[in-house]
Amino acid sequence: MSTTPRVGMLMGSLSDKPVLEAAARILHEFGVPFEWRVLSAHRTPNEAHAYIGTAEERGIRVMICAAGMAAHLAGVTASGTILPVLGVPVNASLDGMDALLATVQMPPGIPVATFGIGRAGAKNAALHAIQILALSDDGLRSALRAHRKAQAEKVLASSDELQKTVAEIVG
Ligand code: RP5
Repeated sequence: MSTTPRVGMLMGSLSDKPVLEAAARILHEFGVPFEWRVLSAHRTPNEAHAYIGTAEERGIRVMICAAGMAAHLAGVTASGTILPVLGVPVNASLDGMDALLATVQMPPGIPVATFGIGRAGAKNAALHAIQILALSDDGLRSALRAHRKAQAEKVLASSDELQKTVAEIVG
């Protein structure tokens, strides 16, 4: 894969970085080049629009946007590009429910694929971005299959470990 960033990630504030870091690690693990910026729909609207408007021509194929509170970043991004936009609500207040609803409740015509709140959502957004890129990349498809297999093996190994702890309880 070339080094041209294929996934563009936006966070509304640097305080959102721990959430998007979870996505960044997965993209790196799969060898998917990405770029990320702090750009706010509310605090830096002009810069956000400028970035979003040039993303496709620069080679970006999927956008991941994480924001908290009245989270309009993913929706604003979706309004400025035809690239698929994956939204990750951040828990900055109200347990993240405000951001979840603001991200998911898009008016018809401007879709945002919304993921779970926080790091779990960010991980799934990254995997989903990879699934989108994998539609035209055999190597990524193989890597996704291997990732699923390794994940299943880890769960089954943890079940084996669990069996060993029975003695701790029943003696
Ligand atoms: C949102 O407001 C950001 O995405 C962040 O989640 C939240 C709080 O921002 P800070 O006050 O931490 O900069 O725009």
